Amino acid sequence: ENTYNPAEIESKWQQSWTEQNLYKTDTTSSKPKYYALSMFPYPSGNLHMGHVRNYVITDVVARQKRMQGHRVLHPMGWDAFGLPAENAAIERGIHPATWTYQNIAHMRGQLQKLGLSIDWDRELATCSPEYYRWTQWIFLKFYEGGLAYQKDGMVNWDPIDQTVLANEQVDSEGRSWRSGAIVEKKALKQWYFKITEYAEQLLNDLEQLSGWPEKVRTMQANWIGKSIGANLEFPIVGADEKIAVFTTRPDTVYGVSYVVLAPEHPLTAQVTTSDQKAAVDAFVEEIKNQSEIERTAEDKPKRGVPTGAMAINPFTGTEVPIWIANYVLYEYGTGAVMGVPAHDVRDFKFAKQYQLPITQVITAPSQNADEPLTVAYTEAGTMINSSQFDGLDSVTAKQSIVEYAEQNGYGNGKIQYKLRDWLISRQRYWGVPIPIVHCPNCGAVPVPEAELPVKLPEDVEFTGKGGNPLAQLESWVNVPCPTCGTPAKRETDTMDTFVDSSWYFLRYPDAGNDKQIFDPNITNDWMPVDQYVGGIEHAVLHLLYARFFTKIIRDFGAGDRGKTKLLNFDEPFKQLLTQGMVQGLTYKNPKTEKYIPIEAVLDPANPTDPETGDVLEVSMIKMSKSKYNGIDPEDVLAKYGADTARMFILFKAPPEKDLEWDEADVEGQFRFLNRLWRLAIGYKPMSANSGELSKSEKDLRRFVHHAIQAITEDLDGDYQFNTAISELMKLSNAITDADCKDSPVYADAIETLMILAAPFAPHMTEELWQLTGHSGSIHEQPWRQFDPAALEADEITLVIQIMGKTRGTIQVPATKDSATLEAYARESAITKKFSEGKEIKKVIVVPGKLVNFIIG
Ligand code: ANZ
Ligand code: ZN
Repeated sequence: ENTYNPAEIESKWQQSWTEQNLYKTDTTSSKPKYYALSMFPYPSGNLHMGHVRNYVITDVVARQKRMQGHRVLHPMGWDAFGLPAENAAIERGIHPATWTYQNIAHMRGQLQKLGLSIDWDRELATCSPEYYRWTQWIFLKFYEGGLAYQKDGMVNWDPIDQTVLANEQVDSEGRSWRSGAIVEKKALKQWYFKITEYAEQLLNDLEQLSGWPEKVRTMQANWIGKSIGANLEFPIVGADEKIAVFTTRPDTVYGVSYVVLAPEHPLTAQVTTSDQKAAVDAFVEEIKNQSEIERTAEDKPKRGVPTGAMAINPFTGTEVPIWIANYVLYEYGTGAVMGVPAHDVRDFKFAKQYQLPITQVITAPSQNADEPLTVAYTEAGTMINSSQFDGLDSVTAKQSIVEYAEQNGYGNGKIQYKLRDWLISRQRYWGVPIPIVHCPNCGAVPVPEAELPVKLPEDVEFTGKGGNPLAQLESWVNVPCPTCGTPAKRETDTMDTFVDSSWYFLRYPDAGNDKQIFDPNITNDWMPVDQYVGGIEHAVLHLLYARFFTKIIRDFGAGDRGKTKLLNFDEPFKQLLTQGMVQGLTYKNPKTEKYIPIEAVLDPANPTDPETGDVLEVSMIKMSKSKYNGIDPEDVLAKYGADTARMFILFKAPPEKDLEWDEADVEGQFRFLNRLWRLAIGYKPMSANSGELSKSEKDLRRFVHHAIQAITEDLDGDYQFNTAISELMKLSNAITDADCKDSPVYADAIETLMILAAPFAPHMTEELWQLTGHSGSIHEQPWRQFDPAALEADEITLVIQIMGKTRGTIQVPATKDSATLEAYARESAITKKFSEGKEIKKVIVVPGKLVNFIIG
């Protein structure tokens, strides 16, 4: 007998599909395009469940779009530069390239076992010279356009990974995104990309992204952090310099009782009086190692010392003391603030602590003017103690005060962003070399385009000591200057790997091009990506950088007339789905804080630590090696097959929600697929006959078309794969229960079930399609269309109520006409029985549902 054997059929079809080139991208037809993209993986060595979920989601979308008549681009590649490869080299003596390509080969094999409809001819790896040549080319274009530059500054230093990091790569607790180390500050000259030049566009264009989760758009807007305000200048008593402060509240300028410089501000040393020098120096030293969070969070102590110097409020002519304080950051605004204790929370705390005056200049409508403030009043209100601005509302006054400042030379209106330029230098080997040569005569000289790629040298020693191995390789570092020929030195920093991933989606449409980064006609045809699927952890990082790159590449050579613009769109990703995490059952000993592997827990109903006997804490947490709660995809594939794994992952939770791994539910999907198998294997294809359909045929047909409608909507709308699979289950039940097993309607129902299930369980449906005598791949079948007429029922079940109480139901011909329904109901035995001897006084009809008789 023919039983469902996933192991056999899955590998057979994977091989056959490859041989048939079934998933090769259609580049010739005039069908509408659809670009389905997963965030490409880092080749760490093994696929984890998070990958599986990500790629299966994208695959279902790609498969269904193909069946719906699109030409689909569904590629895959590798985000292949990065530190783990270099660490492997240090620890195990394997060259980073060897380690990386071995991992890629292994993981490619694992991906293929999932039955993904990927066009592998377009595979790319960011570490290959054919790819990074164009990453370097982009860098040169940035440099040419003034968008890549070098700058001295205080940078984030990761002491574990021994490299600098971009601001986006330090989390809100001050830890590295990669190593988790607490990041330190270091003064270094580094390369930056001028993302700040695109701040306004990156913010405004978020409005175009209605297909993105609101949460991600908000996170990006907050990261860009636009503030509208003014720079105001406070002259220093007895000096020529002025202190420029950035404020979002110019309306509070009459309430300034002190000015604060960031401890790192160059004016700090200059204005400090000799009396205060010792205190100021000590404070500066102490603040150096405080994190940004520690310094600025509202609940953390605000501390400072006076410099002994005074500044003049230009609006009032009053002298106010100049302080330095931990809560003022050097990197934001002008690195100095005006202290207005009455209207700012941090300033209020600071003033209370150091007995600085608190002058209220804005009142609430309800406030009793005699009562002193007990907390800062931060809302808008009416201006007081503000000279000619008194009586104005503070929102209007804000504008008037900026104008007044501009007229009198006290300052200017200013828009300030939180976004900083992107630090892209990394002091590591396994990355794209920055194509610059430093010449003693010419300075930083770009490597000529014709000489790209600047290849990574291969004969490098990885000792883990002494910093970047590239910098130690004399034979690579020493080159003649491309401009003047003088002995010069290569730049030894490599680029942040987020640079590599900022443009890979532009390369897939024309992945093999060795003349150009891509042919603009081809890339513009496929872009933007119609559906992007990936992890929420990139909400700011990758997704912001990719948007930035898209805009810059669009603007390359904007002035060159006659040149085809490389890109003709503003945003790379039309729709974004951020899939939830895959969580596993986790055991933790609350006393020792140790995680215990599932295998070690003897009695799952009553889990205890096998070593200490302590009762364990049980929870569902994101799968990870360190928590011993992971499920290896390979194990699941070996036991149940890819189709079951796919079905489970899609069924268990909506795609954007976290998913709790549950073996029993995996079993459930396996049983469902077996049911589907048995149902389909026995049927015989029949062509439709034109005769009148019987009642049971009509009922089954209605079920089929309801399923087509529901599943199509689930896939076209918000990707409710879980409800789509429920519909498949309902349809298979209806088919099982149908009384018309030798009818063409029955055959059509089974075929429809197979087609609707094909994107979810591609192998088994393909096998069934062939076994039941069809030719061609099921994956090339058109998606089913639903017939609205088929949804109409012939009969409905009408509820009969007497005085609002349900007394029974009757079957009646389907109609929406109230009078007809009332007539059927009056005639029924139920009504007659319950209204006997009474008069019907009123009738309420809910068409399609019920008739209620009021009697008396
Ligand atoms: C005076 C004032 C009065 C302020 C008031 C607020 C309320 P956002 O929205 O984050 O841009 N500020 C400016 N530069 C700073 C720096 N380098 N470090 C710490 N704080 C700084 O906030 C801008 C406000 O944060 C500015 O407006 C300034 O305080 C402070 F009733 O100026 B305000
Ligand atoms: Zn030179």
